[in-house]
Amino acid sequence: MHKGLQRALMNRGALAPEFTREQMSPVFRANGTRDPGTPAYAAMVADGFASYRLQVGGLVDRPLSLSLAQLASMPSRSQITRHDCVEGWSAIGQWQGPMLGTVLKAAGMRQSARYVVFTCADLYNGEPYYESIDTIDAFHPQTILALKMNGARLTVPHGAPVRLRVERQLGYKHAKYVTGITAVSDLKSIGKGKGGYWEDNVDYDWYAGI
Ligand SMILES: Nc1nc2c(c(=O)[nH]1)N[C@H]1C(S)=C(S)[C@@H](COP(=O)(O)O)O[C@H]1N2
Ligand SMILES: [Mo]
Repeated sequence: MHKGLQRALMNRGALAPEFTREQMSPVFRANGTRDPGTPAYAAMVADGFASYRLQVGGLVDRPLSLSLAQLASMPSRSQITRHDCVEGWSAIGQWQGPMLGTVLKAAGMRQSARYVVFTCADLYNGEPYYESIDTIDAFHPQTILALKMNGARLTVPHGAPVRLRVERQLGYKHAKYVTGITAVSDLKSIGKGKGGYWEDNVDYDWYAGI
């Protein structure tokens, strides 16, 4: 086996570096969609996301529809990590929320699932933003559904009320405005078949490991 490939495969479970409070960036820019701006999303903003539900489905034994309060009551993880965007900027911020693995276990994700797809509330350049990761990243301890950033509820520009943090991957994999999580065995029938907005429309790599 190619040495680099072998190293990449072996390191999939390694943790991304974590930082101290002192190392946090004074400014963390928002990128891509800064407000989904649809009537459905505006209605959720207006009610403080009381009507928000995260739908968890696909290859699961127990489909879930979780309120923000239910997500907030799950055991959570807090981590200070560096976000790296392919457009050439990075920022260090603190993220907190339940581990994605906890949610997938609660839903009884089946063995046949190989990928987890994230549906988002926004359109980007008129196309639905979505992303996907494999089950290795889905159960990585630093893969969380962030409800908080830098100690406060997520703001609209940063993906309120729920955004993915998948710390071993580049910025575009970190889906904001997540409304649905679907366990699937194949990505071909999702979107245009390449597993994400950027993968489908701009030919970015599906695997964006760092
Ligand atoms: N739903 C959604 N998620 C998204 C995007 C987007 O436009 N829509 N942009 C991505 C990109 S390219 C980056 S770098 C990060 C930016 O996250 P931030 O706005 O919190 O900095 O979100 C990612 N997730
Ligand atoms: Mo990005």
